[in-house]
Amino acid sequence: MSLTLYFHPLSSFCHKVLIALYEKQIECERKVVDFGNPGDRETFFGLWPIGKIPALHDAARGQTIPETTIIIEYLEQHFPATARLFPPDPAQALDARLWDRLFDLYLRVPMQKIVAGRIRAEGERDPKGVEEARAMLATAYDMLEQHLQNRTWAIGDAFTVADCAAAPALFYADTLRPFLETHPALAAYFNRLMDRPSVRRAYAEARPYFQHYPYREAIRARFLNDA
Ligand SMILES: N[C@@H](CCC(=O)N[C@@H](CS)C(=O)NCC(=O)O)C(=O)O
Repeated sequence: MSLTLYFHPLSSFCHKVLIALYEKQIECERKVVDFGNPGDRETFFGLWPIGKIPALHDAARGQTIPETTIIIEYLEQHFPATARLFPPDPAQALDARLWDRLFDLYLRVPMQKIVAGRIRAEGERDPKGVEEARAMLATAYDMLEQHLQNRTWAIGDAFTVADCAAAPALFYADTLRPFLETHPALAAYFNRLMDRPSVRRAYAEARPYFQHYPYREAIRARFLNDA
C-alpha cells in the first residue's frame, strides 16, 4: 500500500482526514505519532518540520503532504474515481473551501486554545486567550445557526470537504461550549453528521481513546457506547 497517514486517534484534525478517506473508500496505512516519544517525534519532524499532524506519505510518488485540506485535495486529484469532496462548480468549490476554513480556524483553533488552558501548568496558561477562544466559539455557533437554516450539509445538498472538517470540530467544540440545546439548526446538522457512516466509523475507532481527552467528562453519553 503506498499511502501512510501519520496521525493520532484522538486528534480532531486527523479525524477530518479519516472521514475523507472513508468517504472516498481509499485504503491507507496508519502510523500513530506519539509526541511524548522521542523516536516518533524525530521521525515525524523529519517528514514535516512544522510538526503538526496529520501528514500523508505517498510512497508511490515519494511525497509527503501536510495540512488537512491539502491532503484531502491531494486525494481528490490522485483518486479521481472516488467520491468528490470539492464540488466541480467553481462557486460551490469556493464555498466549500470557505466553510472548511471556518471550521478549522474559528472552531478548531479556539478549541485547541481552550484544551491547552486545561492541560498546561498553572503559570503557562493564558486565561485571556481562553476567554477570547470561548467568545469565538459563540460567534461561530451563531453564524452557523443562521447559515444552516435551509441546508442539509455545510454548502447545501452535497457532502464536501467542509463537512469532513465540521464533524470533528463540532464534536469536540460541544464538549467545551455545548450548543445542542441552544442552536437547533446547528444541532440538527451535527446529528446528521454523526449519523453519516464515514463519521460513525471515525468515532467508533476513536472511542477507546476518549478516556485520554482532557474534557472527557463533557463528552455526551450517547457517544461513549457503540450504537
Ligand atoms: N493546519 C493544520 C493543523 C493541524 C494541527 O493543529 N494538529 C494538531 C493535532 S489536532 C497537532 O499536531 N498538535 C500538536 C502540537 O501542536 O504540538 C492542519 O490542517 O493539518
